[in-house]
Amino acid sequence: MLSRRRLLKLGAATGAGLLVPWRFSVGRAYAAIPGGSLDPRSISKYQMPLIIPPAMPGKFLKKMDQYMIAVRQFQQQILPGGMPMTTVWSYGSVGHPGTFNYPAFTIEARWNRPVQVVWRNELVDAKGTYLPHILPVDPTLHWANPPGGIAGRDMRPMFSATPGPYTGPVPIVTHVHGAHTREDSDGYAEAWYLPDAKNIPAGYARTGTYFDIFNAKYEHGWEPGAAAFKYPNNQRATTLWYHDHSLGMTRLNVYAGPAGFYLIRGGPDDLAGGVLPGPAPGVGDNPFGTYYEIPIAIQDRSFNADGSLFYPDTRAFFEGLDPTQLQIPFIPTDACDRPSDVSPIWNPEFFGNAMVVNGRTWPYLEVEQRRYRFRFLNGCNSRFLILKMDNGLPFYQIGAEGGFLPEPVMLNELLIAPAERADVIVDFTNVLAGTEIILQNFGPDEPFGGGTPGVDFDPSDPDTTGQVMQFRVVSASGSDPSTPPMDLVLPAITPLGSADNTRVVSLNEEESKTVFVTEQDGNIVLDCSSTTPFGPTAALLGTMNGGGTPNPLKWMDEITENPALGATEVWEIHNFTEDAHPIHVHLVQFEVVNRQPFDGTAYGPEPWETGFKDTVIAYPGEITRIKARFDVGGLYVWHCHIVEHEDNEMMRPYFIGPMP
Ligand SMILES: [Cu+2]
Repeated sequence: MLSRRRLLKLGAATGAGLLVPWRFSVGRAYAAIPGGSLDPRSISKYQMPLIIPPAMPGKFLKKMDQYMIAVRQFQQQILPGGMPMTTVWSYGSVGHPGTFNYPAFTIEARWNRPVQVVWRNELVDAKGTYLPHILPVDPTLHWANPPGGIAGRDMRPMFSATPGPYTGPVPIVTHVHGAHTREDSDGYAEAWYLPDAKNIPAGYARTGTYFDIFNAKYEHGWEPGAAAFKYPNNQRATTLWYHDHSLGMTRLNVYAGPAGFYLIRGGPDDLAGGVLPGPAPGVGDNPFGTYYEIPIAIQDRSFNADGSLFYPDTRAFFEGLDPTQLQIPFIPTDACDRPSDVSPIWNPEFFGNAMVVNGRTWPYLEVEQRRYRFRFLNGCNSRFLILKMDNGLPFYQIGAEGGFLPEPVMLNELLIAPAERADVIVDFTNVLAGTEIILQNFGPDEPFGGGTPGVDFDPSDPDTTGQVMQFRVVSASGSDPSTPPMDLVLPAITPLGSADNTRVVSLNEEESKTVFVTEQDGNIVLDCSSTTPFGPTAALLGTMNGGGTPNPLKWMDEITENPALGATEVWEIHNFTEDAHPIHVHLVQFEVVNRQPFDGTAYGPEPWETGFKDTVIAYPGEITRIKARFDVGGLYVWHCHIVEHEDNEMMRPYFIGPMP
């Protein structure tokens, strides 16, 4: 396999000789992270205050909360003032134009109190004609594929020549990540729908396969361009988030902006003793007000000089080549008398070169000399974060994806994979007023495989992606009633108990079966006589054969994971790839049982993984064991949350209960 990251790894391995911890290496030159036409070093840092998304307005009825939420396109000042605005998409409350913001306003839910959301796809212009995607959609993946019509939707289409990006109307379906809800409200990847635009081309499918199936099965009467989903919130108080989940284009729909926090409070699994820093902003509150509980969504993005978002429009970007250097005829080729199975636009991973926090590049937050509760979300497409305060201030982690940990954990750094959340308290009480603290990132600017920054991998560029945001400490405006974090009494965890079944699954990478290449003067060229396959072409989930070999499977292969309704299962995730993958199982919050190297002994979960989680890092060459109870029947998915992987086959349906 020849790919840029493999070449880089080879170079590092042969060139390094001695492994020197990063902090002692002097004058280390960081290569610029490739991106758009805007140099990230030209973006002034810490110019703009952090936006703190207020709560989403809704109708708060006696027994439920109702929301009408649309996805729209608009412009936002993501780069510092004086630089151009950026066209983005995000959610907002229909009828409250001021609530459309990237990231979206926070849905504040109460335990056991249902929330109903009508999710509207309003990616149309003022005349009601559809808006094309603002990013390059690769139409050769197994994707929603509206142009395929009813017969060809949710399929991998065939092409007779290499196609350009898809520019038609955009499918949307929203998933509340971590929500315990029925199948028809889960945002199944084939339950997408186009906007109700007046110019949808004839023959296009307007809805995905499962939009129609769920609409009929549950007699929803969903109208074109919208779907009503219901969330019972009968799960532990926690930090969820919502984002798009359309088949084969989630990476682009999320990168374009639509994402927001969804918090559940109250119930038996909320704080058991003590006072947490608060409040968080409510409906109608000022996004720059004084709050002591703050959600912080960290994302990497690249920009063009005109302020637009940059996302690669050719596979050559990933290889570090000019498109003219990647001499691989894509679909199809007769150069070697074989069709190509390499998607021309899709990139296996993407790393932005600027850090965006709550919708602004490198913002600052003024904090008082007191305690704060930060709910961190890694909202990046591919990037693993390793966060540290540059003055050594610790994080007290109190929660993860599935609510509170059994006890607070003091940490000097936070490792957060894409889609994971860390609910932490930071105590600025004894930091001198006037201090400026940088929240740093030591995760790599390339795929993560575990290990220590500077030892096992190069940390991110300290001038750009190595910095996230700034805290400016000022004196406290009043006394702090919150409990010192290590004195908090967190709710007890009720373990899931013994498992009814153990299931073995696998993570795999796929190389081309038809395109073979060699490297010539820095170019990757087609070579019919070569035995080096071009790759990776996709990442795959799968099962295991007897004898411990993987059996990779694709999205369309028959369902192999079919837990009984109410069953508790251990899933043993065998990672045969070279990279760590954040694995997300829909519907459930699971326990992390342990991890075990293929040829080693099992070791326990990390201290911050001792509660419940919905996303877990599966390291290369290891078995990661999780345990979950599957208590709602129906069709769900499990997938990698590197969204580039998820979009290209690293997602599988699973079914709970008797299959229809
Ligand atoms: Cu992955």
